[in-house]
Amino acid sequence: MDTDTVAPSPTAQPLHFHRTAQPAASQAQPRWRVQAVADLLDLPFTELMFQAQTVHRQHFDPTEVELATLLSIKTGGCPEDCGYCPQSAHHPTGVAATKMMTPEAVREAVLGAKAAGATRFCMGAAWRAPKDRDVEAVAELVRTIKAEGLEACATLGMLEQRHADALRDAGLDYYNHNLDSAPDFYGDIITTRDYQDRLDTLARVRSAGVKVCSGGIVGMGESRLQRAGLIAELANLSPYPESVPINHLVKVAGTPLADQPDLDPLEFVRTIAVARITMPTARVRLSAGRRQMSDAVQALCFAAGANSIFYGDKLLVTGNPDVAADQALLARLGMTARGVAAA
Ligand code: SAM
Ligand code: DTB
Ligand code: SF4
Repeated sequence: MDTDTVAPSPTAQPLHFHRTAQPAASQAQPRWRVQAVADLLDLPFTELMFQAQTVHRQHFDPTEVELATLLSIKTGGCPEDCGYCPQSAHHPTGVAATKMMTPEAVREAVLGAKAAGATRFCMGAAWRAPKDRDVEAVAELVRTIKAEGLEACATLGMLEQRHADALRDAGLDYYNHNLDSAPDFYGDIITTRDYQDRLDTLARVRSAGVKVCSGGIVGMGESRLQRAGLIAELANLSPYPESVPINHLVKVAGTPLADQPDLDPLEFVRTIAVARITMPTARVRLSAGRRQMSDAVQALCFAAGANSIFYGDKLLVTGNPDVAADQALLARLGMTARGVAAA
């Protein structure tokens, strides 16, 4: 396996906004070669940040961040063997399998998230793929979220077309399904389903007319070129996802990746910057791993173009900075939350 390289390549040149991608005549958006993305990752840090900030300002207010609250509506006992995941039944992590939460309990969480200032509510379930009755139950929860004026997002595993259509009909705004890694690293992390399964689900979500939320995890032992491979896969989806979560691996005891060596935090910031440059209008989400990150690194992520965070003291099963800590951080940075939800 390649090791991380954090020194800028001596041959990398400042790009000054010339596209490094090879536009294909038949496509509305440029296709990104993996090497072109790797060239961005290799840029001197200051140059990379300048490019990312310039792109960010063309499409967003760089002082504004989206607050999304995450809720695990069905936890643990998952049949998949994703090497990073505390909810896989294959790994002895001590996470107990639960039944799906009741609609009342979910509604309470939605009201709490709205009162705390979140505008987006994301529900996660530890399923390989939901059954028809699971989708019916989640559709009801989507209606609850929409009735409170929040955007609704769900991540339930692989979807059939009828499931994506039913979630759309209920008003789902985004479906999250991550590519997670470059295609050539995926098999090192997950063996129970393949990359094409992931792409197929994303295609069904797109075809249902639900916005796509798809990203990956950084810090699993991938090389810089493989980080470029992940970003190129995402950026070459046509169209690219509206929402791109970049997770830092949360090392959980009992998972195969528990003892993964630490990643240079600047490498994570670089990945955010390259996601911003290659997917200019996407919401780039500084996702898992913030509790293990310093405020300074988070600030660099915002400066690199991240404009969404998970907000609330828990992710799915692991911790997240608490609301007071996040409000203090945003105040220190002079950043504001994206418009509060309507009635
Ligand atoms: N079971 C569904 C699936 O895999 O699509 C939805 C839930 S799954 C937990 C959602 C995403 O959480 C994964 O694709 C992965 O990117 C992220 N994730 C899970 N465990 C993580 C960890 N330890 N560190 C960082 N991200 C993690
Ligand atoms: C995403 O990309 N990250 C979130 C959300 N989508 C569902 C999940 C992060 C999970 C982190 C580990 C845990 O708490 O289970
Ligand atoms: Fe299951 Fe999703 Fe965790 Fe994989 S990431 S083990 S599919 S809950």
